Amino acid sequence: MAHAQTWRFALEEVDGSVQDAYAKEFKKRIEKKANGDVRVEIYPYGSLGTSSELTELLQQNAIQLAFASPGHLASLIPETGVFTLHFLFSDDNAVNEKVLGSSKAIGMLEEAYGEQNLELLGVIPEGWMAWTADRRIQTPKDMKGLKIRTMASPILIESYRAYGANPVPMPYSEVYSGLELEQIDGQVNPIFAIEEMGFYDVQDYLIQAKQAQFITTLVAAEDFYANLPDDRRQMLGEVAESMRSYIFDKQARFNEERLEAIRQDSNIQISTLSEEQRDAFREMSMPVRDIFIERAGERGKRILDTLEKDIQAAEQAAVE
Ligand code: 6CS
Repeated sequence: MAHAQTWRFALEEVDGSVQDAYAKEFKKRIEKKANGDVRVEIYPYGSLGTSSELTELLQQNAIQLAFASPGHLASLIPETGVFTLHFLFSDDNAVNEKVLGSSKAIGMLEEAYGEQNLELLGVIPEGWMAWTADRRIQTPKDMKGLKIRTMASPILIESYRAYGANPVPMPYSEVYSGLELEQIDGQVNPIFAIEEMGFYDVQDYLIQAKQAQFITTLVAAEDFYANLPDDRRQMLGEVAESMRSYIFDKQARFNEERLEAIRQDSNIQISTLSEEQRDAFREMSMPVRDIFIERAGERGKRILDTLEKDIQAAEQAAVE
């Protein structure tokens, strides 16, 4: 009898996270459909390496599946930096989800991933990025000189330089101690992550500016994907597609519940920027689009233009 195939699936997040919820449900669906012929083994963050190391393992086909967030991946594939640009996506996350599931920009990104031996299987929003800091932030001035930890993508770093902050890239696993030891003054992540990583415990302010979603991508090793029998490749595609609504609902719930948990559990000051306050940041973020185009080239520009158009059209459709 042929041995069951094992698919190793690595996460950039810990147990109890959005990526973990995704992986557990994905495993269930795949194993059921494959009738025992496939086993999905999940490796939560910390068991294999940093996000960038997971991408390297994928390129070597040492693991078959992983999440690769543009906040890290744009160092390798600049085009994915489009997902880290501020004030690009809609304020309505349902609109974003729709665009990420259907835009032609995704096909252009698949090409860029393919050139790095990676197969892009899905682009998934995990919730609004919120700032935590040792000070209240209401205007770009309040960010001046703020040592804010960001993921490693150069385009993301430029986004915070544009506000006058002093962005410091470091691996996810070092953020808590970095804050505790005051090597950094703040950081930026979705609410569920701020809760489960305990960042709220070592920060005084949590600020919601809705400047960007945390977006991740689900990626397969190209060699693995290309060598799958047709029916399994199709099954993988179908399951990835079927996961979209599951994880969209899940992330919304996680982010809501955990904001409440943070409120209950700490004295952190939670605030939301007004539209006028957001406008000041929006304006300062615009030149970063040119930096993105410079780095991501012609294809990057086409991706950005396509997304802008699709977001606008989906927003229009949502109000009609
Ligand atoms: O900030 C980070 O590096 C990480 N944050 C989340 C929510 N997921 C993965 C990413 O590596």
